[in-house]
Amino acid sequence: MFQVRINKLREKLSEYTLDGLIVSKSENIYYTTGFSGEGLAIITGQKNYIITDFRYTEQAKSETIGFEIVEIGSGLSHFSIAYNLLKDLGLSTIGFESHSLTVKEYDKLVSHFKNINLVKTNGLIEELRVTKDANEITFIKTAQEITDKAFEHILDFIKPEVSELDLVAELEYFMKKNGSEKVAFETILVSGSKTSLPHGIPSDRKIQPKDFITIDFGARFNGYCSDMTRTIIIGKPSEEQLSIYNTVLNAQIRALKLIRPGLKGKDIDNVARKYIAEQGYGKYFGHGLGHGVGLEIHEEPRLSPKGECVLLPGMVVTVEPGIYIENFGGVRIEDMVVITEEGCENLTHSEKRLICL
Ligand SMILES: [Mn+2]
Repeated sequence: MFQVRINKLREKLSEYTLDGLIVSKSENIYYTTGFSGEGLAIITGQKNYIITDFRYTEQAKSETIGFEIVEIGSGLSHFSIAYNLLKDLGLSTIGFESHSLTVKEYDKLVSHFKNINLVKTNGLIEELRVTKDANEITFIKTAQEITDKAFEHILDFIKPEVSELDLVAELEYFMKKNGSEKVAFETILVSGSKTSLPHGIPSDRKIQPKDFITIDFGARFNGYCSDMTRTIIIGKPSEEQLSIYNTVLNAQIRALKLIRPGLKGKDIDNVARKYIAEQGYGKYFGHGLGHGVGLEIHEEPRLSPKGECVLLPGMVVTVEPGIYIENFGGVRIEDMVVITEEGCENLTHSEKRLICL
């Protein structure tokens, strides 16, 4: 698996006339090497290295195959070791990940690379990561299965006078007990008028009758994220609540029906956005329709008005329209799908007709 990825990366390096790449972004190190600790990976046409420190040396040995593990001594810089290794190989043009270094790190890198030409790259490995292989899809499916189970579990706990934070604790505990390494991102669980905040922060607010409750959460399995959102209600919805909910749901269904290879992200966004606008809620849908999911919770491709990326089989994306009305509340419904040859396979199996508790 890693050899396939390294071969693809080497092809990319020669495309860009690079002799090698210094990989510093942790998800990219994990993707190309399997190493999940801290350090740098160096991929060249000849040899591959992992530069790390004592804390991770044993881990690096057990997680990787075909890499030379170089342990840095105390007081030494990863970049100076990288420079010496690359110099010894006689290489002259090396790429680095400009999107993952701080200015301070960049200055340090430049100070060590005296006689090697450094080239900024942006997203080389991300371009490989955008379509998932069969293993990755299995991991994402497993993460989503845990998420679906946790949603069913938490429904029994949602009732008036229980706080948002209590529910988050129960939800995350359940996911861990069921195989999630950690949360895919900070759980969003908001109630009442706070549901108008797309990324609201859970608090000690207690659930009240007639509240919308929005739960946006995910698990992580072998490093891979899941992502889903459901909005439910305590008691019977008002006419307006029901109209908002059904508008979001119908927008999502329209987008899910359209998804297929060959279309652009913006085409999918447009069908949902147009429908919501037609129902009179256009100005209340202020974010993109969806995003890729993988080792990171937000990846390419984007399903947004600016989404130029052409969809391909193996891409995993969310579809998550929403309507948010200040001082009233909001609804978001989010599924995660994998794009197939014919359309898409929905990986999210939780109920999405309005659940009234
Ligand atoms: Mn999402």
